[in-house]
Amino acid sequence: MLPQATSEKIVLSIDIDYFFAQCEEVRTPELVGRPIVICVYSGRTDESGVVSTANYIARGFGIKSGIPIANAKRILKNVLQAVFLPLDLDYYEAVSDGVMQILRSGHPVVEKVSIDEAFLDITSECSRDYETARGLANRIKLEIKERTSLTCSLGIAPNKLLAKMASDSHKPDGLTVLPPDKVKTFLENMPVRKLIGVGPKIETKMNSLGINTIGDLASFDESKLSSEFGKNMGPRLKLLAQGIDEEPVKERSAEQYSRIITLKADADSFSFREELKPLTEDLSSRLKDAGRKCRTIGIIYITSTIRLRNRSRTIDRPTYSSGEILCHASSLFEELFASKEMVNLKIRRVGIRVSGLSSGDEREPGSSGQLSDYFG
Ligand code: TTP
Ligand code: MG
Repeated sequence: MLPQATSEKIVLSIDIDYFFAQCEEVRTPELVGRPIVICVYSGRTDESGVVSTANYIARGFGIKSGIPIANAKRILKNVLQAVFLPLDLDYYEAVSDGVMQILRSGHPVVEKVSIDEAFLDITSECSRDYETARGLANRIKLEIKERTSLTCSLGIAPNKLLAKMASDSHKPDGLTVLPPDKVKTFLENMPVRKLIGVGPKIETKMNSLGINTIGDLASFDESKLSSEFGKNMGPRLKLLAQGIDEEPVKERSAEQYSRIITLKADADSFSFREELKPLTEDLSSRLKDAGRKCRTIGIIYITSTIRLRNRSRTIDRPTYSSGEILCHASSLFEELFASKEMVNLKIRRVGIRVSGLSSGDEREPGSSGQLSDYFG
C-alpha cells in the first residue's frame, strides 16, 4: 500500500501524440493516412541527419525517433506514399503554445514539461475523486481536439511519476486512470526499463543483478542497490519502483504566448487586419491575467507553398495593450506584403506571437503619442 502522502494528490499527465508529425497533418490534411517522417537534416548530404519523430503509420514500418534518415529512407523506399519533412520548430512551438493556453486557461496549476507535455494538479478540481477526474480528462481531450485538431494521451494518478507512466501506457489517443489501489498491479510486471529514470545503461546493470521487472526492483535489497547505483540513486530508484514520488506539480509561467488562425480566404495583400483583432485581444488578456508585458511582437505566417515563417520586432516599452500589439503586427504584415518575399504567394494561416515577457510592473502603455494616434 502506498504512503498516504502520495495517494492524496491527483495528477494528470498529458502528452500530445506523434507531436511534430501530427502538426504536419493538421497543417496539410492531405497528408493524413500517409507515413510521415520528420527529419533533422544535418546539412552534410541530402540524407544525413536523424529522424525527429514519425506518425504511427510510419512507426508501423519500424521508423522511430533517433534513427538515421538514410535508414528511414531505406525502410520506406518501396512505400510510395511516404513523406519526409524537415523540422519546422517555430510552427510546432506555436501549436504547443495554443495547447498550453487551453490548459492554463481552464486549470489552476499547469507545469509545462516539454513542447508537447504537461502536468496538471487536478486534486481540488475533481474533489479527490478518480471518476470525476476521468470526466475532466475527457473534456480536456475533447477541447484540445476541437480547438487544435490534435489527439493526445492522458494519464491520471496519485503523482507525476505514475501519471506520466499512465499516459505513456496507452498511445495514441489514450486515457489511463490509475487510482492508488491499482498502482501495484500496474507496475509489478512492467519491464524495469519502463520506469522513468531507468535508461539503457541502468537497465543492463539491473538485468545483470536479476532485476527484470519494476516489481523486482521494488522488493530488491536497498543496501545492495545503494552499493550498485550510489547512496542517493539506489534508494531513489527503489522508491520510484514502489510508485512513490513526492515531486509537486510546479506551475511554470510561459515564456511566450501565440495564437494562429486560418484565414477566411487565402490573402495576397494585408486584407485581414480585422481577423487579427481577436488574436491580439486574446494575447492581451493572457498577458494581463499573468501580470506581464511583452517586449517582442512577432507575426507568423504560412503560405500554401512554403513553410511557416516569422518576423518580429522589439519595442522600447513593454506592453500588454491589444491595440499596440495589433499596430505592430499590422505594420509587420504591411512590410511583409511590400517585400519581394511575397511575390506570387498567398498566405493561408497567420499568427501573432508575443515574447520577451517582463513582470509587467513597468510603465503603463498608452502614453506614446505615435501609437495613441494610430489607435484613434
Ligand atoms: P515525444 O512526446 O517523446 O514523441 P511524439 O510526440 O512524437 O510521440 P508520442 O508522444 O506519440 O510517443 O516527443 C515530442 C516531440 O519531440 C516529437 O514529436 C519530436 C521531438 N523529439 C525529437 O525531436 N527527438 C526525439 O528523440 C524525441 C523522443 C522527440
Ligand atoms: Mg508526444
